[in-house]
Amino acid sequence: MALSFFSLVTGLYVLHFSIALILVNKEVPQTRGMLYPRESETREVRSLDGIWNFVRSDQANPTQGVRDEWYAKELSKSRPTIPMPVPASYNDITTDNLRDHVGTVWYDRKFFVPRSWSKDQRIWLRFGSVHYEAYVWINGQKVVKHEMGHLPFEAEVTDFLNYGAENRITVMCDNALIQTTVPQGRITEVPNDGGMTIVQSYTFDFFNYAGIHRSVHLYTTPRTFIEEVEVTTNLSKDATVGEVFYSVSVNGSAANEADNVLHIQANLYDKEGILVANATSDQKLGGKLQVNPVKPWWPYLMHSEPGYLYQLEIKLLATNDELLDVYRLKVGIRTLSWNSQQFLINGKPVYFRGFGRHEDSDIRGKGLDNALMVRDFNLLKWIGANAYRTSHYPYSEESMQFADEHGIMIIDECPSVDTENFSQELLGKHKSSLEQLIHRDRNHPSVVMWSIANEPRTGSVSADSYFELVANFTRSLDKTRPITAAIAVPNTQDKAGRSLDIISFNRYNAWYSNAGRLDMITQNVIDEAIAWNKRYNKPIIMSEYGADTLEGLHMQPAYVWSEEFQTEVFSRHFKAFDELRKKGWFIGEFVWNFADFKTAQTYTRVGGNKKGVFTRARQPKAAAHLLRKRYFALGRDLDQCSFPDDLFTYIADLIS
Ligand code: GCB
Repeated sequence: MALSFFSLVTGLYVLHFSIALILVNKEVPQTRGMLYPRESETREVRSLDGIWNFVRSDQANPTQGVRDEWYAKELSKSRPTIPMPVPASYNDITTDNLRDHVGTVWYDRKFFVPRSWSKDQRIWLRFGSVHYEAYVWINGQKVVKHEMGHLPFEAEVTDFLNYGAENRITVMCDNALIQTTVPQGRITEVPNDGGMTIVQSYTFDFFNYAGIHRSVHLYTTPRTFIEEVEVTTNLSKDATVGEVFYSVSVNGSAANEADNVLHIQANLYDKEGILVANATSDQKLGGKLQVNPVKPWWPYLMHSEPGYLYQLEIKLLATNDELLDVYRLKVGIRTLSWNSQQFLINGKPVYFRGFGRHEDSDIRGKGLDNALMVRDFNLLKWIGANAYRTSHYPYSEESMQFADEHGIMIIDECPSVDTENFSQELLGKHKSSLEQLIHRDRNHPSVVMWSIANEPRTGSVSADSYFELVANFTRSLDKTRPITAAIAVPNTQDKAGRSLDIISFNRYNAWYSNAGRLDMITQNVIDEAIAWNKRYNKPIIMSEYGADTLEGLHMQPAYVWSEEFQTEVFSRHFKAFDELRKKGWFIGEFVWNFADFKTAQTYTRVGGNKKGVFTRARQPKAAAHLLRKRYFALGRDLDQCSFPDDLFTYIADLIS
């Protein structure tokens, strides 16, 4: 009896094993709208963050709530609820084992909508991210469904709300990962002490945190409103004149009236709020602004004024110049270019010195946390990093804006990690994850590269056409940024590199191979980077290297897991990187990882992955001080930055 019951459950999470050798390029639905919610004279924004009510479904009966229509009334009428913070992962909040729950959970809360909102405007409900799949009801009516963690989605709820009255929002979230989700996982049914249970497994090395991870907003727009703004920029050869190209799409009935010719008034303001350029759009609602003299957007430590942002004000006007809508966004003016040797920003070669990271912290899991975000950026700047990769999924929009402001370059990664079993269905979802990511992040000056996967199994035959299709699709959406993927298969087996612009490779010398052998790092790194470059004739990045390190464990001579060992591992890599830098095509080094983070339970992980340069509480390990000296030394050598006063501790007069 129990067995057939559980078979039904696993059947719901159908397992796909199709090895598709012939993959067809199918259209992916285009994301619309979803400009970051901002207030203006025509828009209001209201946060629905706070404490929501929460129910976990019975693991063996994940669809019960839908069948029994839990969304039709308050959740507490169907099941006892517990308080749950939003935004946050739900996993580490309770004292029982909610952590390892597989399947659906439910949230609801009430909120008030003012009477004033009923007048001649539209109301939108927007989620920054829910992992992994979300179903949303307003006052018992279904308004939106979205699949894919770490990416925003929204729905117009104008006709679902009670104005001048209380409303209820209900969310069902499903964390199950199968072979056709991004990322992939497996659901199996296995015997346990009580009979049978379902188990979620995955190969990727971070905890599958779930829930309402980022903020929930209600916002208003006028009936006819600015739905999309796309911005690209250019610089004159001598970098004195900047150009901002904008294109706007409008949604609403006024856009369809034949005698109403809508137009855009675009105004560009500098940091001091001074108008530096303005223009009226053409009939396609696009145009160009010229800034002379311009202050280009530069990465941190590459210029004395990094992260310079202008404010672009987009005003939507009717034929009679009536103001219909206003939206403002920050714009950084910069160029990117690349060839077989280099990656350049504003015509200057870039050497990346950065990190692979995670959105991860104690208690909150992957929940948006402004305190953590600001602390992390302070540490990035303290250590002299100029870049990070959003390993292994899109990070919060708030952090993307922060990176723009602080001049931190981002390799923006979609949620495809350890990609395998390349099926047609997976291809569609993978492309959709990139479409959503690029749609969300295309206007950020900090985003300098797209990463289309981390450690995909690119040795398999079907990886060849699969990644060609994924890379071409990405290029069709954005030609202004290069494409990479962090590859771990040996270069002789790889079939994806030919489709990329820049090759990134992950390798753990002296850790997963030749554990403890510090004398087997430098030459291996040099040889492997050369081999990648020889094979593809493209710029090369080492996108991951490192060693698990238990804070406070000291052993001399260095021994695995000790702080001495991590320091030595880094130093041996630095030697290799300096050799490689001389070759001209080696363009960056990224430590794995910025901070310790939680993983699934396994005997290789003591409380999680400990390869952080910082602890999970964001305090430096010994290697952080070494890395800081290197990153600033590189900054001074390559970009003429100055050293912070406290970089070197006074030792003696004899040493300078
Ligand atoms: C990798 C993965 C990363 C892991 C890391 C490790 O290659 O890309 O997700 O956390 O190795 O520490 O094993």
